[in-house]
Amino acid sequence: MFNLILFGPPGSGKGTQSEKLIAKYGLKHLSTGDLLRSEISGQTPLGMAVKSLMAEGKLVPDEIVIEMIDTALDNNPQVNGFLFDGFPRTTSQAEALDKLLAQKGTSIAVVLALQVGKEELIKRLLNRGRTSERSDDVNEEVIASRINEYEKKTAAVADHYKKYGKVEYVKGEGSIDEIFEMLCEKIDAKKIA
Ligand code: B4P
Repeated sequence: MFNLILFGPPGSGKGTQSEKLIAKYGLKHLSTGDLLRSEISGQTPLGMAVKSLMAEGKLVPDEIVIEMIDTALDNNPQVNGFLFDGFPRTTSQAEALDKLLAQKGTSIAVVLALQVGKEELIKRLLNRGRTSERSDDVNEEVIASRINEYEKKTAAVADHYKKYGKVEYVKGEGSIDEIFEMLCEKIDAKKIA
């Protein structure tokens, strides 16, 4: 199994690049953002519990997302590997993921960290807010709160995986295809190593 984490701040291109990477490498895409949004649109009790937190740009409690990932791993026993998008977002989530994967006899091969400046992040998210239905993209205050959550709680996830030499940085500014090429180079290097 080849498991990778696509890491980066909100708006860094994780969702965008994930689509291309799963098509090329045949990985199972697990996006906690997508899973949570589908709970909200299905009006499930879980969706109702997280709706206002997400609209405010706050992270959802660790237990909820860890449980979702645990279920998704169990539901996909026969895959080539997983691409984790938007997860883990805290050190506790990272530790839980490492344990869940170890129980299945596998681990994270690489963490690809997209680097994008704050101004560009805000521009992209506001831009998407004009055309998407996402309530967390519509105003600058909520976007600032998401970036703040990233800096306070999520950036440390890279330090967690740096201890094991698993983090590869990629510049996330430029054309979508150029960034995709750079990500593929990093993956191919890990696959050969
Ligand atoms: P996510 O759905 O993960 O959303 P995101 O971080 O904003 O990034 P996303 O993947 O959507 O955007 P992308 O960068 O591709 O999270 C949403 C919320 O869910 C969180 O705030 C939190 O509340 C909750 N949540 C999710 N996971 C959680 C967890 N594990 N723990 C706790 N809470 C959790 O793209 C952004 C825009 O940029 C797009 O419009 C795209 O077209 C554009 N773009 C991409 N690449 C570009 C490029 N190279 N140039 C120009 N534009 C580009």
